[in-house]
Amino acid sequence: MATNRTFTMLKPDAVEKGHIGAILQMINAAGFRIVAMKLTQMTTSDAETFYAIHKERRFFPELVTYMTRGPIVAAILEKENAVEDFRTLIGATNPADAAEGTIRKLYAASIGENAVHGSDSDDNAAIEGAFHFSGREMF
Ligand code: 3AN
Repeated sequence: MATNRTFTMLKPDAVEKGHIGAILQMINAAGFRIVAMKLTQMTTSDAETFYAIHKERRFFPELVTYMTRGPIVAAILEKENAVEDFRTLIGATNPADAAEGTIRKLYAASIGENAVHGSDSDDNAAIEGAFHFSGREMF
């Protein structure tokens, strides 16, 4: 069953470059409601767990180093068709392939440092949201 929530992280590169405000503005303008949000930093163990699906990939060590090198903004977002609409808003994984006007086209440097995460399914949105937030942090 489709749900109306997705999970996002504004990744360390986006935070380092001062893009939190601009990206949140785009998220709000696209009609998403913020259900939960915090500035936090993933440990190595957190990142290895969060990205366990990629653990056999060549880029996994690089991904873990990148995602743990500084703070991120984690958030749960609500909107009808949230998962799909948010993936449209952020654009392709590789910013070189991302459509004009998408968050990754505007703010991502490379496929490895691509500014923002968006859940790829309703099931993963629920798992990823619960990874970062307790029930009393969701509104
Ligand atoms: P998306 O974030 O668009 O769902 P995934 O789930 O395939 O993409 O990849 C998760 C993360 O792993 C990406 N956001 C990116 O940071 C990193 N990544 C994916 N593919 C590569 C790659 N070929 N080289 C380096 N990093 C990658």
